[in-house]
Amino acid sequence: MLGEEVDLASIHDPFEQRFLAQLADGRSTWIGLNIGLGINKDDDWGWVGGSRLGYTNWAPNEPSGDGKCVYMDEKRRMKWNDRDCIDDENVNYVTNYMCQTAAIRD
Ligand SMILES: [Ca+2]
Repeated sequence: MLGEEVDLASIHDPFEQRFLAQLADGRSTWIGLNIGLGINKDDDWGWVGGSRLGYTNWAPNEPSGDGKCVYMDEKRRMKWNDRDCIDDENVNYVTNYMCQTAAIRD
């Protein structure tokens, strides 16, 4: 049974980046980084769940300002690309997403 605290995954170092990129198995995948949404209303990039943005892995010329959500881009070696969270004109351009939860111990 999953705990209550489940969020889109956050990435804090190259090891986590590599781990999640491997899990994504070559497909573009949403991660829990956004701007101006939820707790990150101050127009600064931040992770869902509240952790600060330290390590980054933006693709060249990103963030380009064309969205408030971020995915690992399969066309750019899984580096990060900001994009509209919902794109009505191009539905399902990114369908994978990665979540995480804290370890549960008895
Ligand atoms: Ca972008």
